Amino acid sequence: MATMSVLGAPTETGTYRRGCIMGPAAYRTAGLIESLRDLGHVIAEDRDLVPDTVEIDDAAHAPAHGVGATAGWVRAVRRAFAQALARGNVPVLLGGDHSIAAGSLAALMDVAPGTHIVWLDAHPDFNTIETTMSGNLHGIPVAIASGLPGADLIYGGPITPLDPRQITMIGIRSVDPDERKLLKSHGVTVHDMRDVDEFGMGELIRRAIRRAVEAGARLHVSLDVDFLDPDVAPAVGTTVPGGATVREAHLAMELLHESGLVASLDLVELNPFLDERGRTATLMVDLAASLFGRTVMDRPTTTW
Ligand code: 4U7
Ligand code: MN
Ligand code: MN
Ligand code: MN
Repeated sequence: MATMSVLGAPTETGTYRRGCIMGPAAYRTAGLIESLRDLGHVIAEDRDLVPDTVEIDDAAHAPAHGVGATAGWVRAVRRAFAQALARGNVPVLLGGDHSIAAGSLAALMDVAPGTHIVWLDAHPDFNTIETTMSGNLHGIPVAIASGLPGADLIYGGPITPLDPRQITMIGIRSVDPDERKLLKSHGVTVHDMRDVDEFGMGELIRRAIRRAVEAGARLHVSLDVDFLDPDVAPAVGTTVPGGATVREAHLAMELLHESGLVASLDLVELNPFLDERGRTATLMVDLAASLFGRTVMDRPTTTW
C-alpha cells in the first residue's frame, strides 16, 4: 500500500477553452479520495496548490499565451511534486490542463531522474514555444521538460532535462508537422492508434514495462482525458475521434499496476463543464483506481 499526496492544480491557462479549472473538484466529487482509501492507500495530503507569481511579457512570445500564468503553475507544481516524491509518497497530480506536466516531469528529474514516462494521450505535447501554432501551452510540456526551447522561460532557471528516450507515448492520433520531426530526431517511442489496433494495448504496455524493467526504472503515468475516445470521455476540449476504449484503458492501468513500478500519476485535461452527468470524471477515477490496484478478480503474479 502506498502513501499518497493528492495535489490539485486547477489551471486552464494552457488552453483557450475554459473549464479545466474545475478538474480537481470534479475528481474529488467523483470519489477519487474514497476510491484510493478503499484500496488501502493512505492519503497523507490532499490539497490544491497555489501558483507562483511570475512576470513574463506574454506578447513577446506570441502566439504563445498565458506564459507567465502557466509558468507560475509549473513552478509551484514542480516544487510540491518533488517534495512529495522526496518524502517517499506517490504524488497524484489533478489537473488542470496538461501544461502542469512540465512541473511533474521536472520534479521527477529533480528527485528520481531515471524514471520512465508512460504518456497516454491523443497528442504528444512535444511542441516548443517556437513551434506551437495554437499558442496553447498544454501542447508543450514534454518538449520543455526535455530542455527544448521554452524550458528556461517556463522554469526560470536550469533543469535536469528528461531524456526523451525514457518516454513511451500511446494513443497518439494528432501530431503537428514540426512536432513529428522533433519526436523523430529526439528518439521518443510513439505508439499511435494504428499500433494499438495492430498489436493491441496489452502488448504496447508490456513493451513499455519491459523497457523500464531492463533499465531498472520506475514509471510515471501521465493520463490525458483525450487518450480516451470522446464517445466514452466527452469532458475534454481537444477531442480527437478514434481513441482508447474503456476496456483498453483499464487493461493499460491493470498491467501498469501489476508491474509494481508506478510511482506517480498525472490526471489531466478534464473539463467538467463539457461532461455529461459526471461520466468522464467517474471513468477517470475508475482508471486511477485500476492503476492503484483495483481488480475484478485476483490474478497470478506476472513476469515481464
Ligand atoms: B493536450 C496541438 F495543434 N498539438 O499544440 C497544439 F493539435 O494536452 C494540440 O494533449 C495540443 O490536450 C493538445 O495546440 C494538448 C494542436
Ligand atoms: Mn496532453
Ligand atoms: Mn491531448
Ligand atoms: Mn487536451
